[in-house]
Amino acid sequence: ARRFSIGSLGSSVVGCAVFVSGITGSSVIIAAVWMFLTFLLPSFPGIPPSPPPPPDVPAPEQPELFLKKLQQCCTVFDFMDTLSDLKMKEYKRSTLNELVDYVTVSRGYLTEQAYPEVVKMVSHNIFRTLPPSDSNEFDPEEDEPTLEASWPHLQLVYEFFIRFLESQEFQPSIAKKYIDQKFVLQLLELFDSEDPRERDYLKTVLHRIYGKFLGLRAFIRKQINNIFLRFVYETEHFNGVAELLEILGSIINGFALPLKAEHKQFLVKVLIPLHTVRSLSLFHAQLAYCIVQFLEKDPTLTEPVIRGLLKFWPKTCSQKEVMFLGELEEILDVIEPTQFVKIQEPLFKQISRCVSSPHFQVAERALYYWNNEYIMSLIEENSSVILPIMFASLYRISKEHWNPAIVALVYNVLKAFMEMNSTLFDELTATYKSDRQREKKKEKEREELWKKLEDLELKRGLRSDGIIPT
Ligand SMILES: *[C@@H]1O[C@H](CO)[C@@H](O)[C@H](O)[C@H]1NC(C)=O
Ligand SMILES: CC(=O)N[C@H]1CO[C@H](CO)[C@@H](O)[C@@H]1O
Repeated sequence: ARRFSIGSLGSSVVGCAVFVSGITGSSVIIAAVWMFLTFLLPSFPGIPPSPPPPPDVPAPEQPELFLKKLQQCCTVFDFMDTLSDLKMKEYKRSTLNELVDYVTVSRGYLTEQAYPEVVKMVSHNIFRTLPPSDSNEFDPEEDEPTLEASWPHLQLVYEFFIRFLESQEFQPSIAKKYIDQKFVLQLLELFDSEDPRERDYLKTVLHRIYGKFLGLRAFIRKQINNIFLRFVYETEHFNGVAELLEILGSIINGFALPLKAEHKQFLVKVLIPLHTVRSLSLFHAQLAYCIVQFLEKDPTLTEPVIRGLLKFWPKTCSQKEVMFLGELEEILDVIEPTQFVKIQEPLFKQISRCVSSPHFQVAERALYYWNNEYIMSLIEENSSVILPIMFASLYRISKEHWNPAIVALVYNVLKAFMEMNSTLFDELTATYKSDRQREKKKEKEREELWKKLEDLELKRGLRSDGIIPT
């Protein structure tokens, strides 16, 4: 089973940190490049050229320079036109790199005036109408995503913003004036970006904001809630579901006990219905992780969750059925015996249907449960309930299934059952056989009855073409 954690959220940032520090190098080189660019390259349209700084700018002036560079980077370039403004694009790229360095290494830049400028620069660059998809009906499972053309700048802006949020000097009490509900709403809309690189950065950004701004937490949860409901019941289209679930996974981890009604409702009314979506495979691992997080927090939620899964159990899609079985096994891995007893009957009726599935991958996935020691121990404790539910399917499969691999697995399961309680096993075998015999007898009687009827009709002069003579 895949596991997600806050740690995994940070991995992309580490990767990019290597990339950025590779570009920058020592401060002497930066100063040289800076001078070269300011002297030789034209400045952005509408912005007066900034004065060339001496190689060693005295400390008091640096915050001012920082603000100027932030303002310069508010200019957004058209990357769809690959030939326009080449020099200025390059200039902005290197300026963004410097900004990343400023917030990473230097101290004393985050003056109070810097906060609105940072948020303004980030907003100007990242908030935009997402480009239309290249493919008419974008199918994330089949089509290549449309990659963001302005990524060379966008990536650095995200990189800068994350470093800003993570900076030791960063003060949420000042920033909350600018990073507010409106900002978060726009940020959440960007999760629909088709570019997985952007969604990866957004995940880290939102996670940091959730961590630092206590006043925004309830709002963020509510908005994610809304996005999911719209996704399930209206559009079935939103590219960032997996990323949002990943953030939620770590949020659920931090919920205080007892869980609030709001959280339980989110589980039952939003996360469970997410299983019905056609594109489940794109975010199922993250979804299952969230569900298991909830159950580890509060085991009493096990029954409603399993009943929910049984209610939405896929009827026609075997690929989805295999996913459900995988998730159910993850849940059973953490289930408490007291909870198990409550749902064992409906649960094993479903498992029995899966084992009998003509689709061998479904049958095989269900039969793998018997390799799980913990599940085996649960079955054993309540074998008098579970064996009778499972027995008929297993016995029939052992005689009739077309796939020899499945038959072999079923033999193992039957053997395990026999070892659990041989008295019960013999009883069930006897019952099964007498049931079958009774069925066979009935079948025979039915056949005989038909035969008698035919004879009777022939005697009454039924013509061979079936028409009754008048
Ligand atoms: C085995 O099954 C029989 C019949 O259901 C039951 O009476 C008996 O207690 C079971 N034995 C064990 C060891 O569970
Ligand atoms: C019917 C039955 O056997 N119920 C048992 C199931 O297992 C629990 C312990 O996990 C027992 O307490 C029940 O008696």
